[in-house]
Amino acid sequence: MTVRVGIIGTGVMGADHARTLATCVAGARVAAVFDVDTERAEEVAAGVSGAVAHADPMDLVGAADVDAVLVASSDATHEEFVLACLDAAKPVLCEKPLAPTVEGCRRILKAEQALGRRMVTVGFMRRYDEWYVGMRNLLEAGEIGSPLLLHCVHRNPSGPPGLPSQTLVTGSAVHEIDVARWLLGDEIAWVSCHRPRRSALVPGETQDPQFLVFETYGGVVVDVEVFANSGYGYDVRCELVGEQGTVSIGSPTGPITRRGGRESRTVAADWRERFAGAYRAELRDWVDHIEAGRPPAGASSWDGYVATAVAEACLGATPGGARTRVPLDPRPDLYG
Ligand code: ISE
Repeated sequence: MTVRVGIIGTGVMGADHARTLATCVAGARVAAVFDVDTERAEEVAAGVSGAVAHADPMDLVGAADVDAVLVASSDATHEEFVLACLDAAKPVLCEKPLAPTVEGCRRILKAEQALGRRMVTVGFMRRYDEWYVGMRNLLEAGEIGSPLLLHCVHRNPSGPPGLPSQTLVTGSAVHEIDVARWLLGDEIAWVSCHRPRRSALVPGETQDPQFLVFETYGGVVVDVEVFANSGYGYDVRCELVGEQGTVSIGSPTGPITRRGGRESRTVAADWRERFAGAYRAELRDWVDHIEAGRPPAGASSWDGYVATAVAEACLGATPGGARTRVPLDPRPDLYG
């Protein structure tokens, strides 16, 4: 069986997913695309054999030749499209965040539960990155003892002018939130947020960088730096400190150049380069599960809801103030 995928949103990420599905994922075919920018949708469709550009996203969701949908449109539109896919009972892979508000995530959870089976996967691709998987395996094997601290750095080379300050949390730090829960197998109970001096080089009013601290129920403390305008490259790193050792993930090492008394190496330009392998593995897994008629294996809509709940608690916390409790609904049986 070939899984015929419809892609909603053909910006940077949607176009990248279209290429990956068309060239690296056996058993999948990009059948349809939609974008608010019709030219951009047509360009992507023209680059993928057999794909057509739809003028209406709801037609794409309902199309008889679309078996599953990948949502990579702007964050605020995710909820509407995921709900439409659930209504049509089609599996959906939604880029993170599942929805930028807790209320939006709750509506998705409710619709999925009404269907009675898991249909939604959230694109937390780091769960498929071989280094993050290796770190989790080492921890689970007891190699570094019980975890105590997790230090995370998330830097982008530059953000768009006018980037809302909250997007650094709901769009970027949300990855660290998911990684912390998934790695540690523990829930984040408390958050606090800190606002360092705003970089004078950042255009507009964006609060950049930001620094967040989480505490899990098990007592692990997680610190997160998000810096959207680091100015030098895409740099995602973390170090897990255990009772008997540490595991670190650095930026992948490219070739090292030594010249004129200096040593240098390149830093990834963006997340597509750094996490290319993870995106491939994520899409293959998603398609394999659909083909086999099994529930999806990646992050669930419950994981998406929790990530947004933690992000929302960070946004509600007083900068530099006391820690804030993360309120979580009881977990429904479907996500047991
Ligand atoms: C960006 O918005 C993303 O979607 C990527 O997944 C993330 O790695 C990146 O840092 C974000 O800024």
